[in-house]
Amino acid sequence: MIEIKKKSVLIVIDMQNDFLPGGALAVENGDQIIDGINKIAEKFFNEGNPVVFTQDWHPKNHASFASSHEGKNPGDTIKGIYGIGPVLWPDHCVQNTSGAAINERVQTKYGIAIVRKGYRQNIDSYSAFFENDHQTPTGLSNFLKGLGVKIVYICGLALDYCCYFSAIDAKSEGFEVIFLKNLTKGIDIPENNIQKALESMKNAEIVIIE
Ligand code: VGL
Ligand code: ZN
Repeated sequence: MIEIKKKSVLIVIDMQNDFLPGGALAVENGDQIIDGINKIAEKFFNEGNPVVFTQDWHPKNHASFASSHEGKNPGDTIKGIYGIGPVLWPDHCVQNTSGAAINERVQTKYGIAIVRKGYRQNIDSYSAFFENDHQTPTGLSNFLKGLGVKIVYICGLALDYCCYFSAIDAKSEGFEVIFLKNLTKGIDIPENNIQKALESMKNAEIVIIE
């Protein structure tokens, strides 16, 4: 198990039923990271470092759903809608549904907070820090700064969407960022998206732990 420095937070991204096998937007092998996430969350907790969970939390007919756009299917792209896309998704993580629930095997008891995102009809939020207009804050950055956090560890789903954008935004907010690659799984749409995400993170001087 890795050493965890003081003033660190663990952010566990979107470990919800809809992103796990059998879910509406299932990430392949997403369930394989649950045990590892529980172990590291326990370690953070035991050492007095905070753990934060995020939850993708969309209203019905959210603008990120293909079903909200005539003639579009999940996986199709759409351009020119501010804060949406370019990829459109199947209906997923609809508020108060079982698909939106964090999987019961995931030990949220270690968490100090659950940050919800994507709850406004016409804008998506991949990042735990900013909505997809890249300027509306979720409040997480100042929350973490208020706790004295300097280092952000990222794990969860999906590597190339919510984990990636959260890592980039954490870095731009002045945190040191450590990306726990073995505790994430990716969607990889469009093709090679995972590889691209990993390269952009390296270029942004995010530490990727294998
Ligand atoms: C996510 C696509 C749509 C994620 C959320 O959690 O990575 N991806 N909504
Ligand atoms: Zn979503």
